[in-house]
Amino acid sequence: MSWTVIATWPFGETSVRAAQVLLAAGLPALDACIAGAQAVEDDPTVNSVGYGGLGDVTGRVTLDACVMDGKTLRCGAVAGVENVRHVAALARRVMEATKHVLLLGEGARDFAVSQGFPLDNLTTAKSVEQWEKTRPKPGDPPQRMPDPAADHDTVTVLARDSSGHLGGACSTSGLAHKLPGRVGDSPIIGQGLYVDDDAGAAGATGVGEESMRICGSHYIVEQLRRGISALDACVAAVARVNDAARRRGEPVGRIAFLALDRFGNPAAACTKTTGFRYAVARPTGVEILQAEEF
Ligand code: SD4
Repeated sequence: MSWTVIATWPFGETSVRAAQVLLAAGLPALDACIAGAQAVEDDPTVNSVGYGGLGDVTGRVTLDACVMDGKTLRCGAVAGVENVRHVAALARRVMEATKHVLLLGEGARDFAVSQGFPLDNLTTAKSVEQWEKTRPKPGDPPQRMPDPAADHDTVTVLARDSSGHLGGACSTSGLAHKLPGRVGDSPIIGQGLYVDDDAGAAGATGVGEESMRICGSHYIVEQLRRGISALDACVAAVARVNDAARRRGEPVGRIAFLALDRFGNPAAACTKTTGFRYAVARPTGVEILQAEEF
């Protein structure tokens, strides 16, 4: 059986290249997805994930992550964690070493310490400079719509391994200049990520609130369960996001969904002007694909 791994944005290439080494060695999809997320968490040039992530409105860097195993539906998540770089691995530890699914803030950091995770300063000189440059100016609307290309790109990694099992991981510093305490879609199972071997896997990136209003990733996986194609399922989720924006009378935010059906076929779709691209690795090679906008 052959494997596939996909990851959000062009920096997803770093993820799929790290993940494919594990998949080619026959390791489980979840291990590969976490390795893929970690490769981006370690990259200081990515200002929206892990080390080098941009801070909230006060400048504090708080990270969100979750993981899910499609075979067992076991999942784990952390939200609003400071000073821990490898939050996807920490989310896995929540899944494996506790009875809980989601740990928050200080509790998540204390748990990380108890599990031997090192505490780190997550800012770099460049990330502080970028935070300063892009911070809202007096007179800006309080929750201006961020530009995904500039300041909010989650890494979401979905894989099918050579045993046919699915896994997923998602890691982000969330929206730059967010309000302190704000939690987006990325650490919430069913919003930023959902994975079920019996149906497929889905994830999101972009303005998390858009996915949260429609339970985006869970919605897509339930479409896959009904036999709808990965592309049609992603397009249906974007249509729901557009409809929700119309119903509240606001312009739609930039959001992209990506999916992998249970056979390993990838697809993605996004709202207008998101400009979403994603990386795919298979035994035949690595590609960067452009999602269609709806
Ligand atoms: C959030 N979805 O916190 C995340 C941020 C991000 O691409 O993706 N972006 O809303």
